[in-house]
Amino acid sequence: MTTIHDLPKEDLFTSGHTACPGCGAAILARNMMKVLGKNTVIYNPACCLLVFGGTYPHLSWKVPYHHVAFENTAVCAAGIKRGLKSIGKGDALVVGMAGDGGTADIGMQALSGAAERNEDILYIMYDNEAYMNTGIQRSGSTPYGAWTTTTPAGKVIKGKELFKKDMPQIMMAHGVPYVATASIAYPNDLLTKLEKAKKIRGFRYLQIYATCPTGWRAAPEKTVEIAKKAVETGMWTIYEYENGKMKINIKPKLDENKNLSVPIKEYLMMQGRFRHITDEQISLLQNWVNEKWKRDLAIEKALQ
Ligand SMILES: Cc1ncc(C[n+]2csc(CCOP(=O)(O)OP(=O)(O)O)c2C)c(N)n1
Ligand SMILES: [Mg+2]
Repeated sequence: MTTIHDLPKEDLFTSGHTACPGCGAAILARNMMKVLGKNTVIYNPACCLLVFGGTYPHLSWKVPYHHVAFENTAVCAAGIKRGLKSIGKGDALVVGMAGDGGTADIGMQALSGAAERNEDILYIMYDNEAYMNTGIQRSGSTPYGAWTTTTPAGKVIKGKELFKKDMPQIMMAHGVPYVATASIAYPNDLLTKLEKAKKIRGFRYLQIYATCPTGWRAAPEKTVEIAKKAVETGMWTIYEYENGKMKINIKPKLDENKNLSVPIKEYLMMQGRFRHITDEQISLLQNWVNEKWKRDLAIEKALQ
């Protein structure tokens, strides 16, 4: 297992970028590059990471870095990989790294196609649960009840009225070699998965929970605490799917019936994006989370 203490000192995603304090995506990019190493090519669509890490003439990436269009991440990464192979540089790791909007919504078609063709790339979705770069609009990955600028909280509408899209399950349904979820709050699990994904051939999909203090109206110094609470309450499940088998890697505290035991309210109350939420909405969301947890357990059991 790779731990945060084993990482090289040299940064391949350097300081000097312009991410907000407490940005989960910046924490991820920095640590991720220490595992992926120099023989890596990054493709990045429009997203916060592009703006804070790669706006000309400044660049935090110390590896080749490409940007084309918002909806093309997986297909651009696949094209780069095929091109490199054809000039004898097929050993390079090609990574497509996009936000949740660029993955669960607008990049979905290219992503599904690349997964179905089993393109030899690593796709990383950092999940900050909204379109943050353009001013906090809801995405398919925004959770139920969350305030965003397009799901306002007022008398009639009280935040997002639909539930979070289950992208990792959609990717599992493609039958690709590797799908995993992780979180910036559990670096050893995250780094081990990155190391594993780096070595596997074929299509690999990682979805990483990345706190966004600005968009979630939360304190920057609580970034890791919030991310931990997401796992403890079952709002975010950490698992991996490899060669047709699924395993939940970090289990939250459960009661004797294997039900979740930490109420989601503890997670919601840490963030201003849920400030308006009613008791009725909380219980609706709690039921959804309980059901999702049961489903995740059942899938793990079925795919042992
Ligand atoms: C085709 C297209 N539509 C819309 C945009 C505007 N746009 C740029 S970044 C962005 C939001 C990205 O959200 P997400 O992928 O979740 O990344 P985040 O900003 O949250 O890191 C949008 C809507 C664009 N660049 N191209
Ligand atoms: Mg986003």
